Amino acid sequence: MTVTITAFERSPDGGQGLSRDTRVRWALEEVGQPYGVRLVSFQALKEPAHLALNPFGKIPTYQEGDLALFESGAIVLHIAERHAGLLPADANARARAIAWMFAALNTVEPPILELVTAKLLESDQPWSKERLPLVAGRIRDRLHQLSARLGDADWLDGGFSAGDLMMVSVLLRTRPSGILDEFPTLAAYVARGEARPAYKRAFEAQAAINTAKPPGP
Ligand SMILES: N[C@@H](CCC(=O)N[C@@H](CS)C(=O)NCC(=O)O)C(=O)O
Repeated sequence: MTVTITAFERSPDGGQGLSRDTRVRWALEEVGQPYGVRLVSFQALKEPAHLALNPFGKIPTYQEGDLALFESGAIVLHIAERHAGLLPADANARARAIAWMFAALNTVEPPILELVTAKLLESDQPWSKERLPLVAGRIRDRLHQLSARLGDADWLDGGFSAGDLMMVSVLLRTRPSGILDEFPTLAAYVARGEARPAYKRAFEAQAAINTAKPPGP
C-alpha cells in the first residue's frame, strides 16, 4: 500500500534534518518501505484539510490506505511494528526498545525543545539571559545520565532499534547549541546513527527539498 508523509515545503532549519519528518523518513528507509512526500506550507498546516490529519497543525503525518497517523513517535512505532528491522523479536527486548523511544520523546526531548523555545521566543525578555543557562543545565543533566547508561556500547540495548533511531534523532537537535559535542560518547553515538545508509538516504531526501531554498519563517 502506498505510504505518504507530510514535510515542510520550506523547513526552518534549511535542510539540517532536524524537522521531524526526517525521523519518519529514516524509519521508512531502514525497513525498505517506499514512500511519497506531500510538501506543506506553514499556512496550509493550519487549514482544515491538514487539521483533519493532525489536529495540532504540524508535520509529520502518515497516510497508508485508510490509516492516517500523526505524532512522529506513533508513526515510527507503527512502521517498526509492521516491518522487520527496527524492533527485536524477543518480547522483553522489544518492550525495552519501545521504552527507549518513549525516553527519547518524553524525557530527553522536552528540555531540548525548551532551549529552542527560550532562544526563539524569549530572547527579548529581561530574564532571558539568566534563564538560558538553567535550561541548558537541564539538557546536560539528561545527557550525563544517558551517556553514563550508553557507556561504550554502540546502541542503547543490544542491536540498533527504533529506540536508537528516536534517541539519535532527538540528540541531533542539541548539535546547533554545541551541547552535543560536550558529550563525546553521545556525539559518537549520533555519528554512528548518521553513518547508517538509511539515515543518509533520509537526510539527503529532505536536504534536496530544503537546501536550495532560503530558511522559512
Ligand atoms: N510531537 C510532535 C511534534 C510535531 C512538531 O512540532 N512538528 C513541527 C516540525 S518538526 C511543526 O510542524 N511545526 C510547525 C508549527 O508548529 O506550526 C511529533 O513528534 O510529531
